[in-house]
Amino acid sequence: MHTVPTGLFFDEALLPGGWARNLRLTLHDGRIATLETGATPLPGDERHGCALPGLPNLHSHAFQRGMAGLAEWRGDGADSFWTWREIMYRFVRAMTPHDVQAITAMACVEMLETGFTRLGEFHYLHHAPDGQPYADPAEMAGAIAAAAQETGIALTLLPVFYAHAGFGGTPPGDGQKRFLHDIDGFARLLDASARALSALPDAVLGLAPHSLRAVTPEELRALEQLAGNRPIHIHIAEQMREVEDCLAWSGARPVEWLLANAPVDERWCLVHATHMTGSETLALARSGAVAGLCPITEANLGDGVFPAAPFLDAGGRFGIGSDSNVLIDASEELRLLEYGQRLVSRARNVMARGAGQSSGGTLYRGALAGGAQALGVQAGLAGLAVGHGADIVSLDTAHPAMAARAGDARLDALVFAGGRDAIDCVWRRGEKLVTSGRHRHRRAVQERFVKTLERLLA
Ligand code: NGQ
Ligand code: ZN
Repeated sequence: MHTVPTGLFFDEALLPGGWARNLRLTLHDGRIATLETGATPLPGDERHGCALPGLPNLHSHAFQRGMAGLAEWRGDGADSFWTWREIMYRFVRAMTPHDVQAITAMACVEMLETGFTRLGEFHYLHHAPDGQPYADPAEMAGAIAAAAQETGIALTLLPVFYAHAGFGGTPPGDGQKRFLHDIDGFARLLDASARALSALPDAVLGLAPHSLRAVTPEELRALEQLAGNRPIHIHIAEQMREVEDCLAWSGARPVEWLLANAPVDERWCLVHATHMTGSETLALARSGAVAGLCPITEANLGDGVFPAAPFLDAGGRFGIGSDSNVLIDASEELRLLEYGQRLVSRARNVMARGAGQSSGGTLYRGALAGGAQALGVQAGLAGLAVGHGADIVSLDTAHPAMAARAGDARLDALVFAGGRDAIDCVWRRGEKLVTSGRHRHRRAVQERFVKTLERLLA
């Protein structure tokens, strides 16, 4: 008879209270049922080297994975975030719910393979190509939920409210017609989205005003009411033109305006928040909201560099997101976050908060806590502990970058020296989805993705 392994055994593990040796876990219903440190492996246990809690990916537009690398050709004038956005709008023009599922599933496979175990999907491609709503308003949300279900990643779905092209309620453009709602229509989308998530065991529903460009102050107030205790995400202060337009419209900068006009607290995630004055940075840190940093995309789009040092000094919370998914790699997001700071400040170990702290350790723990908060994972349920989801990443301790390392030196090795190659297995709710760095459904998901793109880009 085939005996199911009764336990998972790790030589080392990162627990909420610090590093532990000889960790033995048993699982029940996707959760950690028992946890023993200093344990002895039992016959039948599955044995691995080093366990980390999986990271949350707090900001993604998964469909954009399909255009990764297609906007790297120089155009007629000066290329910018805004010219990239035109290319992106063209790319989504014909995309069907099937296409969205195929591309999202590919992105989810890649996320899991690099150590992301929960996806925060900032979802705004709602309607049919002609701009008409589908019969089921959550048709596209359902495609995203289906991709999460088939790949096994945890999902926090953030349906996006989008109504205007710019500050002051200017009418939306043709390229935005698949994104639009009024508040009543959006409330129906939220209800339908909750139904679309009902088959996923630990899904969370939040909501997202797209940006201060896309909502009026009245709409923002209505959305905050609709949110209740759910996560609220918003793009903010990513580009200087956005800051200038906000100043021209209101006399205030975007983060300044939001903090003065909305009850920003722990429910909120301000995505990018790149361009802030010193006082905005302090006020955001004190609000308890999470700064959603997307270093690879912010570099790709020429956004700028987040003022991390003063933000962290003031107790600010951050998480990381793969945003445009031009490259999907959790450890590379952390690396580029630190390297951006080093490049502008001409210093080393900028994110680490004090003497004797590891940069990799600071980045990993910070992104874990901030990401969990932003994605509505019940307070305290992030990390490896009894009762928590068994969402685990194991490192390949035989990787050269891991040689003779232990504790936080392993996180430095992962972030700075080994990267995704140093990831071995990934479990979600105790199910092993990734082995030797490959998702169990990669081949099928990739074949469907390639066919989808061959058609979309023909
Ligand atoms: C988005 N992406 O919604 O996909 C945006 C571009 C916009 C980023 N901001 C569109 N990185 O902000 O208007
Ligand atoms: Zn975004």
